Amino acid sequence: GHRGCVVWFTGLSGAGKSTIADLVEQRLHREGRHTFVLDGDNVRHGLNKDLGFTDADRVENVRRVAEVAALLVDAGLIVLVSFISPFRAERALARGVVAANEFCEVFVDTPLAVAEERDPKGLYAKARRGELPNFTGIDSPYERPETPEIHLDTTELTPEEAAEAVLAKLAELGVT
Ligand code: GGZ
Repeated sequence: GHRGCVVWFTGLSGAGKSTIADLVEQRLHREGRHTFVLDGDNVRHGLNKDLGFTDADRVENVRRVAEVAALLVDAGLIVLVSFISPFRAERALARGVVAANEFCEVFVDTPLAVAEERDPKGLYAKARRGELPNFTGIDSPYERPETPEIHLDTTELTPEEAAEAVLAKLAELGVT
């Protein structure tokens, strides 16, 4: 196939969402597909710079991201969305914004202990010290997806293998 879709990566901070999304993007580019990555780096500093990390702000963050993703899918892009998106209800809402065959939820399943051990930006340490309130996994919940299209156990897979699994699913769904 050759159609647009949303590939929605969800998981803890430090789970590996962006690493895997970047690898998927590189591979899709080699196949000549047009993609767009939506993540905290290009959305939270601009479109969503009025939003923080309260439950309500996270829900609004994800709502806007889903709407932008839907516009980009209409333009024919494969949109790689990489946000913690911790709440089941908001992910269901995001799914509802595009057609059923245009949404692929990818659970980047990394245990809290592993993500916290990596802590590349020192954010978990800050959160443990009480300096970063509402941190996902520490004092704000992460609701695990129950029926994602793809469940990646990152303790068993390299980032390359994880990206491969996503690409295989996109082929199966008729996107590529
Ligand atoms: C979680 C936070 C927080 C709090 C700042 N909780 O590892 P990072 O740094 O680069 O990714 C995290 C990012 C999470 O933003 P999202 O937009 O993906 O979250 S959500 O989908 O829940 O709206 C982390 C950083 O922002 N960060 N404060 N309190 N992550």
